[in-house]
Amino acid sequence: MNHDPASHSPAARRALVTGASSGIGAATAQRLTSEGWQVFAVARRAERLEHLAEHEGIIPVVCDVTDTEQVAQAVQQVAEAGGIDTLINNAGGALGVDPVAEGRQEDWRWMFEVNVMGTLNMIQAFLPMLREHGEGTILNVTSTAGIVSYEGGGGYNAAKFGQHGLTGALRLEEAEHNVRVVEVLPGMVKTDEFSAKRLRGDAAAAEKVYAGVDKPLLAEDIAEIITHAVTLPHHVNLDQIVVRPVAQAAQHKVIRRG
Ligand code: 8X3
Repeated sequence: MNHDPASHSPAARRALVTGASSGIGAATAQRLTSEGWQVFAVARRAERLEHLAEHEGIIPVVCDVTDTEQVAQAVQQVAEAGGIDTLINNAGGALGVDPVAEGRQEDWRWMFEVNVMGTLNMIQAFLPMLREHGEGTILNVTSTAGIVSYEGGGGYNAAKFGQHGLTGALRLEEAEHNVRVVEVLPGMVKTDEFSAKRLRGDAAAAEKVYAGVDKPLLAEDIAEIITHAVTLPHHVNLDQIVVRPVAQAAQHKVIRRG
């Protein structure tokens, strides 16, 4: 059986990456373009996308994924610029480390909005384009927090379990439209923003998250995995990719030295 390789050549591939202004999203946008992809880089703040726009092959799209009107405008912009075959939902985040008993309702709402509703908005908006393409791909960046709960993780766990749940349903539903659905579930990844945001700008506390950890994962590690998953021949569906640094053998077991 010979699968047509032409449709998988990077030159023919076009992706949209959300949360692209920093961290995993920015690294993924750069990695894909370095391999010849055309990338639409989506983020809320235009100024945060400027440095990416300098890269050949990256088209900035200013859009808040939690705002359905802005998402509809993004679809139009992307369609006019040639459309996509791959949607990478990376926008998300954590806010707070409070136990469930004391979790702030506004934090939980924000986490649901950005992780679950933002992903839903993008999927609903871009699915017609992906189905029409004939070999569409959706890749959702969830988290190991979406499959294992931990103390202080309640709100983030709830949101990521939600995003993980919708990803599984989507894979079952879209197979008949030949849209593959990939889930990448990173553990501890040291980025500029994830822990700083979660810990409300407390840089010292954010640094402590990674203290003594020999080589936490970096955004580039996840970008490499994402690029591999979406570049594989389209009939190959990596359903779930759970990835942690060696030093984080489990959510509760982190090896720290020094
Ligand atoms: C981030 C992974 O371990 O901080 O999505 O929950 S963790």
